[in-house]
Amino acid sequence: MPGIIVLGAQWGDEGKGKAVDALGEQVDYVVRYSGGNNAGHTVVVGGEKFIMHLLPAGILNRNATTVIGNGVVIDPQVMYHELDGLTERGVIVDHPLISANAHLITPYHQTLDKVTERFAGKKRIGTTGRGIGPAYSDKVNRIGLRAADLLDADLLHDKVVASLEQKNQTLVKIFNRREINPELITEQLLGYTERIRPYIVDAARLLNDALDDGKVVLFEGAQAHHLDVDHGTYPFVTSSNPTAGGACTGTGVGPTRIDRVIGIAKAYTTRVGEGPFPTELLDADGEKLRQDGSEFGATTGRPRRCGWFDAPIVEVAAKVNGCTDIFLTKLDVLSGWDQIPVCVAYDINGTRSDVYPMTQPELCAAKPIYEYVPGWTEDISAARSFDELPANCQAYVHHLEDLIHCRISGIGVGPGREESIIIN
Ligand code: 2SA
Ligand code: GDP
Ligand code: MG
Repeated sequence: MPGIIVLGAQWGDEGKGKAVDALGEQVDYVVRYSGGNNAGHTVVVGGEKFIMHLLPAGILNRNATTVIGNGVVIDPQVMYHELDGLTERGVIVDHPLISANAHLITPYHQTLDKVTERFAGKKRIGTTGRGIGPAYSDKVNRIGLRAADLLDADLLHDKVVASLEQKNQTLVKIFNRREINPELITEQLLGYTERIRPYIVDAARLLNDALDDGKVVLFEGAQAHHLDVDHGTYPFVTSSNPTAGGACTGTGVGPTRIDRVIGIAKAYTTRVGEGPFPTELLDADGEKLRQDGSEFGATTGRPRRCGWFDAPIVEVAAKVNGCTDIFLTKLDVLSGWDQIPVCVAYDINGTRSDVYPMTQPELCAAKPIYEYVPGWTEDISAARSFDELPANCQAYVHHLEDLIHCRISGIGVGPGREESIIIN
């Protein structure tokens, strides 16, 4: 199984970090392909919690080489803060290899992200404020900075000046902010040059050569299908492609090299930030899910919006990403409910739809149609095989499989590295 993609099948925070870590022993390379330090990928090892934002979660696995692909946007300050933070905790990690073509997030991208959100008022997206959208806008607008530009001071300077030309006008005239000095930004960025220089590589060639050599490459998705700029709940999305195709464009590895696509789905649903969420619970049940599942943003600490499992959203994610299998995480959080509602279809303005709707206005109007599945009371966190799960719990898993038309090959029963059930 040389090329494996792990991606989120809902709105993020499904437990991708844990899945990547758990698969770690079998892999040689772990590569991030989209997003930036908006991600929060949690890994719990021996009771100790690590949250990776920009670094691949696979960095804790000493056998794997980590790579940051061209599809990622890199804030060098954050990368070094994370790396140094791990060293301070006594964790030995290697510096990730960095694609020369990955784009950079600078302080002006962060400023623009924050002011745009503030001025948007009720129309805000609910971004993480990490400068992600503005950095990708510059990339697509062809005025971005690439990692390789850190190796050429003159080129970097010219690019920063060009990039700030229009932005400074916007900042002053529209947002009533001060101009940003291109000299200071260039100097700040060049401060990272010597440290990063040995790690800037042609990541596409490196990964293709590794696959030719029979190495196992794990593509670590960030955010999720429904936050994808093309397939997600636009405009309430992130600015990259967390979907499976993004693993190819975001690393330079062709689709024929991908053997397995694992979708990670929570046994219920959460979302952080604005945007439609048909099964959202705004009552005590939602609060119970939030508390039982510790549903708070791993990057911003924001309370996550919580709701029941929405089968059509996972079904479409499994289809569009060509998922070979699904890991169902946080099943342990559902212990203790008499019955568990599962959204099987929507009522859209009086018409039943069994599938994820085509348009955003339809999704916004969608009211969930629930089926009620009997719950279980047992604590399942010690279970390590499917047979050890209570019968109702097994039935819940099989029911979801039928609804999402995809095999569930793994189940999460706790945050710890070993708290998983693999179904062969
Ligand atoms: P951005 O910052 O431009 O990518 O925000 C755009 C939308 O994408 C959502 N988004 C996320 N959703 C879930 N988890 C994310 N990572 C953190 C976590 C989030 C946090 O692991 O908990 O700590 O708040 C993540 N990153 C981006 C975001 O909420 C917007 O809806
Ligand atoms: P990611 O962004 O997809 O990597 O997910 P996050 O790390 O943002 O959020 C997932 C949270 O759930 C983290 O706190 C994990 O430690 C935790 N977690 C992951 N899998 C499980 C599980 O099966 N059970 C429980 N109880 N917690 C889990
Ligand atoms: Mg997360």
